[in-house]
Amino acid sequence: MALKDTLKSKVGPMQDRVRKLIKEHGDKKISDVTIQQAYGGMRGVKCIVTETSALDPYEGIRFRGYNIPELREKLPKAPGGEEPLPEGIFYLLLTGDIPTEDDVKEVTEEWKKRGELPDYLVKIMDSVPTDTHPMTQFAQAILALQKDSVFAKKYREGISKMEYWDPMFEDVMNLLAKLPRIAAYIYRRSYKNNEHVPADPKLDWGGNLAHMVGSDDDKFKELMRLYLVIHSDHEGGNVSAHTTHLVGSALSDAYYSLSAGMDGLAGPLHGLANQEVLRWIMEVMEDLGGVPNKDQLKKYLWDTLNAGKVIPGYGHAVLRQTDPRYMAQREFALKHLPEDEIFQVVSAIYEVTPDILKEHGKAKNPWPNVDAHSGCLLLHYGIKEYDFYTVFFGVSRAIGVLSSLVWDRALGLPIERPKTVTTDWIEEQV
Ligand code: CMX
Repeated sequence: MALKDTLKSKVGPMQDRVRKLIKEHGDKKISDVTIQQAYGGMRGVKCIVTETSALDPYEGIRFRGYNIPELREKLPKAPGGEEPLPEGIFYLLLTGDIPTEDDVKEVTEEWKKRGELPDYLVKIMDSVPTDTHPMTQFAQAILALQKDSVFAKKYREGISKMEYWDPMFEDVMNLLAKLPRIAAYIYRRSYKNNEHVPADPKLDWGGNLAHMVGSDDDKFKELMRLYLVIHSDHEGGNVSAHTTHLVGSALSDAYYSLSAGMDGLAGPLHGLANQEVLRWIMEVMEDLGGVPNKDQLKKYLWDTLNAGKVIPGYGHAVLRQTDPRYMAQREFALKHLPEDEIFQVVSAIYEVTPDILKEHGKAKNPWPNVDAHSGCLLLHYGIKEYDFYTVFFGVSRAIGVLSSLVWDRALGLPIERPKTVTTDWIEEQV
């Protein structure tokens, strides 16, 4: 595979670069830790290296140095399409290079070859109660595939540490290839009478996900491609990325690591916020008998805050501006569904919420994050089941965290084991 050859050519020089840095500057301090940070979720402590993307509080995410508008311009598109193909962001995150059309085609074809779900997996998925949360089903399905891990097999056979990245790459390719089919299978089984839509061999990875959940609207396919690109990576400290990396550091394979990462994404303060946003909007509309005006919305926001709840889709642990992933989705909505009622509500919420959160005075970032927008787009194209939204996020996030996992093994990163302390110890220090 050309992709694997390209990756291989980058591994050696990168290993040398890191070895030299550690040898020559290993003692240089890049972070201090305060007591506040030790109790406060380690905000801002620089202590993990992630190559695939970097997050600036004001500018937002850059994937291997490229921001979202640049990706939308530079990454290859589907025939007749305007949005970047997720296969392209995978290529970029893994190698650092913007792929050509042929590079992307190779990934698409490779994922088609590896995408079939084994019978044993289908049986396991069929045995789960259909009212199990889709994220639970998703994480279970990923874990169930672990028995086919190439990395676990090679490790048992005694492969050299220098070679770890190779079987990890194979696991990552095999797993990514299957995720859209797993996701669509869960969706159709849970919500569409277990009637499934086979993959279309002519379609790309993202287009096929839209097709297999049951839509052949070209605009929905375009949305899916954009969605799968922009949710793919958000540097390494967020819960899904950090968990995948942490579990992988024990040399657990890609299946164990991603399954754990997806358990973290399923939390309401992380990826589940996208379903919570839509649920909250629907509650607002039901309680107020339709599209709310701004005064009604303000009152509802205050009621939510005064009840001790968070405004879902607002705030961020790192960002201090409107999330560019929110803006990319807003642009898509302005172009393709400007009259959509729920989009109008999402826009009205955007107009009033930041000022209210500022006045409320707690959230450090009063601006919307990615999850404030995604649900209204999915709903517009007929995905009414909010509980499923985080699975789309999961399919996308897998691209970034699994690319990082390949690099973790390529760089020979050790088992993660930070030091913990007790409150007694901290009191002794002060
Ligand atoms: N609504 C109300 N209160 C909020 C808030 C919001 N949207 N965002 C933060 N706050 C509160 C926090 O709960 C915290 O309150 P306490 O002091 O009582 O504990 C206070 O403001 C300070 O929090 P912060 O430092 O600004 O935010 P954190 O880094 O601790 O948490 C996040 C970040 C995203 C978990 C938080 O903003 C939040 O809960 N937002 C709503 C849920 C959400 O949209 N999550 C999705 C994030 C994107 C993703 O991962 O997918």
